[in-house]
Amino acid sequence: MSRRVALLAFVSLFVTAAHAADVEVQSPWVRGTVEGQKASGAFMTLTSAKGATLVGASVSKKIAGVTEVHEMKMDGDRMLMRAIPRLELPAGKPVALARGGYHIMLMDLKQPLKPGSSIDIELKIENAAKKIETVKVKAAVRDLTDNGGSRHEHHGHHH
Ligand SMILES: [Cu+2]
Repeated sequence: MSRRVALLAFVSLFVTAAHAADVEVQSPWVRGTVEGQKASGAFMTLTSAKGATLVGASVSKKIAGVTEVHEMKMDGDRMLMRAIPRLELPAGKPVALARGGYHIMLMDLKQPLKPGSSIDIELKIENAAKKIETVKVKAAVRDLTDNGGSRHEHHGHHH
């Protein structure tokens, strides 16, 4: 009996380690804001090797009072946005959080998000073993008001 318990403990440790870095995050970025703007969105592509679920996201309360995972979709000719508690990440299939679709919504912003800076986002991921993991993401703030507009464009610095 005790041998069996020890074996199970070993197996579950191994599973936890195997899932530790299960979700890969690609090109995370945040839409920059101007003074007085209270909300913005964060975007990225998530790929889980073994299948996982995004169950939440957070940023420092000094940046945004509320952070939620949102879904955006057309309802007739209206664009609707709502908070979703879970976003499935099927094994091996990249899931894009992109403009007009899924996004991480930052609300009650405490200050403008300036292009050239970055913010830290923590993703709560439920892995295939049903364990919640935190995945830390550094998202660059990008100015997206420059598509044909007259605003000054900020060029990224390469290090
Ligand atoms: Cu939203």
